[in-house]
Amino acid sequence: MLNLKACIFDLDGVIVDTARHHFAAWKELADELGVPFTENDNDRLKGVSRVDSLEYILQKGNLILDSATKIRLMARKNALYLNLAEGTSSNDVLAGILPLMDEMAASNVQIGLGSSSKNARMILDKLNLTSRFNAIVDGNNITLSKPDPEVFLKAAYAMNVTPGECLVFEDAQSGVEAALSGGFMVVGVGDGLEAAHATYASLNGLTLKAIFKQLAPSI
Ligand code: B16
Ligand code: MG
Repeated sequence: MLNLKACIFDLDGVIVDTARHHFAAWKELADELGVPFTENDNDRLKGVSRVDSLEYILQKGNLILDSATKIRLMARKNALYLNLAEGTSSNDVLAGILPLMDEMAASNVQIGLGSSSKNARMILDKLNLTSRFNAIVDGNNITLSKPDPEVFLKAAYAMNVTPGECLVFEDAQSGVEAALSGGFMVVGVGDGLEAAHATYASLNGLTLKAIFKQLAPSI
């Protein structure tokens, strides 16, 4: 039986639906650059760092730009994103997250964050969730973006647990890959995440107990 000591949550797309703001901001930037950008492109960019996301768009448009221009474009994308995320509040915590976190706290399971976003702390503050976390690792603390497992390994290390004692919650292909390659159990939230140990359309109404039941055959 899995000896669960910690759960690590991705942020965008798992705890809060800021993924739509990332999409809208990248879409506006891509439109300005004359590069077609679809929901499908956005799915591939979920969990991917700001710089790697820009490189993806530039490559798609066959654009080669100098680094000063790239820095300006990333700042512009972030300004667009911040503007869209400005009104985020505790009402935006996705359904199912708070009861799951309550159950974890009551079962002495630590709670960590493993997000690629450099805006993660600001968003957690707006959601009024910061104090619930035992460890927060985000885009400011890592050198390698998902699908590299660095963000989850650092979160596990900060909570003094091994990957085998952690369950990761992810909505992105890159994040599921990152968790698997780090040796974590992973729950996928949303479509197209068949590689995860268990997947759910949403975490609404789920309990740790129910997740364990689902995971049982794989552990
Ligand atoms: P920022 P996550 C990721 O967050 C987003 O999914 C991805 O769309 C975004 O490009 C990345 O953070 C970087 O975000 O520009 O705010 O630093 O899903 O890993 O919580
Ligand atoms: Mg995500």
